[in-house]
Amino acid sequence: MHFLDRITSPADLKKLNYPELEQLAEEIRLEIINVVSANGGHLAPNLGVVELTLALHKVFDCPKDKIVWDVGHQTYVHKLLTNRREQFSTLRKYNGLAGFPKREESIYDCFDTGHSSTSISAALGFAKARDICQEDYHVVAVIGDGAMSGGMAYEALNHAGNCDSDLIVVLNDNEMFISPHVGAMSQYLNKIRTAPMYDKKKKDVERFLKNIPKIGTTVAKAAGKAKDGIKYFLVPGMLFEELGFTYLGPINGHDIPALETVFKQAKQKKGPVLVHVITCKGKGYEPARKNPDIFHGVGPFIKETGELIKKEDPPTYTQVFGKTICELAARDESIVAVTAAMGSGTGLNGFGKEFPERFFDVGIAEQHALTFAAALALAGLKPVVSMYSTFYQRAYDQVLHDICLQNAKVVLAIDRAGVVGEDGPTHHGIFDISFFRAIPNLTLMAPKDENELKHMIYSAFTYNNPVAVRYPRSNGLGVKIKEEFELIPQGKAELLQEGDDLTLIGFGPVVYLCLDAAKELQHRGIKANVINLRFINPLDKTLIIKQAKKTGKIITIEDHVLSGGMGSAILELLQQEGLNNLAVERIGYNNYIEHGPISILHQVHGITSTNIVKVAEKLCGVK
Ligand SMILES: Cc1ncc(C[n+]2csc(CCOP(=O)(O)OP(=O)(O)O)c2C)c(N)n1
Repeated sequence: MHFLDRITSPADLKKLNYPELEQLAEEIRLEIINVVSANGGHLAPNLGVVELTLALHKVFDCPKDKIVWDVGHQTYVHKLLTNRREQFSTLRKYNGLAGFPKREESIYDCFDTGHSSTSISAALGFAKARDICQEDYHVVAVIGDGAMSGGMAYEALNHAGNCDSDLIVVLNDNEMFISPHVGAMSQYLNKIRTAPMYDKKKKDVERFLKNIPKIGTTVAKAAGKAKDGIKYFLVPGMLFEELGFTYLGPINGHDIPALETVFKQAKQKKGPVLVHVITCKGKGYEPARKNPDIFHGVGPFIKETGELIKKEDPPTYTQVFGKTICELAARDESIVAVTAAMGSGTGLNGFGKEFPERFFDVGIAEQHALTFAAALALAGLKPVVSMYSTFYQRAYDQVLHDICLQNAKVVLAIDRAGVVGEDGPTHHGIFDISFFRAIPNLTLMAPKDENELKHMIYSAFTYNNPVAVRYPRSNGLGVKIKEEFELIPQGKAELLQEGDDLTLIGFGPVVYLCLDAAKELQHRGIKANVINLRFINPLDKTLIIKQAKKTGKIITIEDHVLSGGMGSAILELLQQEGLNNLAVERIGYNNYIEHGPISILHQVHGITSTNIVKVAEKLCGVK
């Protein structure tokens, strides 16, 4: 790598001429393809922003100037240019480079991201702080057209457009979320891209408009209105101009000289500026360019062919959910499904194909998705919303206020519950029990395996209140999935194994760790109860209290933080029942969890049968 090897900071790339920068762009693409084909990661988004990132670092002076990357999944190029080349092969590995910006990792990362649509808010915060502190630097937000569909982005545009702070928003428009873009904003951007006036200079249009004669007040008024109308159609980006931004673009996002010119221009402008850049997701690698959705976030693949490396594993929980919901929808026409730009990730794409008129992809708009679903339910339909645990975090009020307070019967599928692996702390789903458990009428359940998931989804539609079902990002356990649907009685736990010495309580697939631990403990002379809790809300009080009293010792285990989690719920119950003297140990997380393979994270943080055995022996006084 002739040029890449020589880049230790953005200052080095400022010395390169255009042909050298183009050569560097090719080297960066090769490096990213090499590493992502081995480690997995966000390939297509990064291949699309190579020239854009080079131009940004050529024009701006980081870390003095601040670049805030929206979502942050497209920062591999930025990492390669900011002194992380040597560690790049450790990308997303345990103790390796993170897949998202991380302030701890580098002074060039000014804001940690991972969730969408936050960049303009953060950039405006930096800009305002700069103004108040009378400092002098540029602030740039880089936001994708997908992330621009999130409500927060508009809240920030609305605020920024009404401030006089200098701020540059780069809209990286590649016509894609993970899947092809949906929604009115995407249609608007498409209009700009394809308008016949595409390369017409805004100045020309305005000069033309100025020449419309003004005769008399009425005519002038009419002409004014007409001007606005004409301007709307002729001037690209009028919507942004109306919001108070200076619009520059659209610019070919793979043309470094053009990008450099427009960024220099943006630097000179006063107030908020929006630079509209058109890029091609997956650029430079045919498999990713042809299938940008598959290569958005991808596991290891064969780089020569783009073939994904797949193992013959049992179906994932997500797949079982997707299949189940299609089966249920085939029997019941009132079932409708909602996703927030995650159709493939949540297993709902099959539903979308089979029942297009009952499927809603609302864009990266979790809050809207949930309030929309609440009304669908109140109007007599049976909506299921599937979202990753981590993304429910931004729509708590919609679940609590719009769904639960009105007892709207919505089924909430909580996918990716528990640690999710390489995407790390911004994506782990380890808080949902805490925040959902507080809602009085929200039934919260978790299946111990993929078979139970199927029957829980079926049962959820039969209960008379909102229901949330949490399941992890992993393959099932390979258990047999019973064909006929089975009703799981609401609030009933399952006693899987009886013993007198100790009670092990698991929530979700960790129940099998309890079973393994119980087997090992049996060899060591300790007889354990194993409870598959199934429901946190409502808790199976009768069963828990009976077994707790019998054994006097309890261990709870959950793929979740301890604070407010399942173990806390058990402790609260015991306290309410006056059973304060029982010995209880809780296994779960105590903090944010780093990135790395799920198996390593479970090992490191004690979500293992070995750890249950260790804790059990201690509890039972075995030295
Ligand atoms: C709040 C939130 N919801 C969903 C996601 C999952 N997600 C990550 S990237 C992405 C698509 C982003 O599209 P865009 O901003 O256009 O970026 P591109 O990958 O196309 O460059 C989605 C939906 C997320 N990170 N945050």
